[in-house]
Amino acid sequence: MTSVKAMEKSFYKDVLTGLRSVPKRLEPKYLYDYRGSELFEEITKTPEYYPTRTEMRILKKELNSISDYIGDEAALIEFGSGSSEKIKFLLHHLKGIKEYVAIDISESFLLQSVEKLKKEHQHLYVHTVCADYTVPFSLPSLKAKKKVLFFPGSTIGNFDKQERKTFLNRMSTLLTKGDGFIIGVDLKKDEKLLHSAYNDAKQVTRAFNLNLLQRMNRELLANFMVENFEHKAFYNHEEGRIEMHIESLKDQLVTIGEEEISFQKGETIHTESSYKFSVQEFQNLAKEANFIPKKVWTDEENLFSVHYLEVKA
Ligand code: AVI
Repeated sequence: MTSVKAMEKSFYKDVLTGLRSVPKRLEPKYLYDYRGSELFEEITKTPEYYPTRTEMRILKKELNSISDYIGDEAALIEFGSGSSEKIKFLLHHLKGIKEYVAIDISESFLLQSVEKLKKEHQHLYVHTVCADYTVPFSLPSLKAKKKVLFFPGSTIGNFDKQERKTFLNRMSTLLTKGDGFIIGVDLKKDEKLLHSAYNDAKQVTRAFNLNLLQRMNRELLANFMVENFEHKAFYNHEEGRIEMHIESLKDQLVTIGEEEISFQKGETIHTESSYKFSVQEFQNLAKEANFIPKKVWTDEENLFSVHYLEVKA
């Protein structure tokens, strides 16, 4: 497990590097401290944020077909927290899953949510791995013969071009012939729908984004005045992605630890990209990473897709 101290140190280093870059940017993984993870769960319940509930609807509707692809004796390996309705639903309904591995960057969130799962599924072998899956890591040794990775929620969309390539390649090296990968991928669609999904009326997404400033205040002794910044999210058509930024509302100086960072009015920190794909675009990416696209399930409105990929020899 990565120690908290080591994480803080790299957080500090990455923050300084990111805020000294032009344009300023921070890696989206830093949005997910405990509070950030809580706020993300809240986002998924807003009426505007369609991905979570649409993916859930697909999983429910296609349960039998998914079950056929997973088979009878599989270990399900999930990237992200173990708290989502999706994993609870699959573990409850798919009797072929004998073992479950939860991998998450937020240790406290991971342990808490997995504790609950363990109580509800006493027959299941449960493993937890606190890891940043954007860097190499290894899986615990498993009893089950078949491995199926589960990466829901279109988190793949939060990686840039190179990162997603590296990630998919890394996933294929964790698997052996016949193993599978179930991955949720958000689809390209009407831009108004996309815009409101990242600008919800209750401003939960705003709170999620601005929590990053509060996190830096809490953990890095920074002095961001949150009221001097604003959430900004828009669809970048050319790049095919939602961009989330934190905009400075005035010229200002912020202290982070020993360092000072200056912001001009209107300058932004790019905190997250959320790429959207067509089914074909995603399947092409999968093929380049040694996967065979076996099946894709979508909803009636074509908002979201769930793919079953099989690793090649
Ligand atoms: C986790 N990830 C797929 C979310 C997304 O839609 O890109 C994170 C998020 N950011 C703002 N709202 C949701």
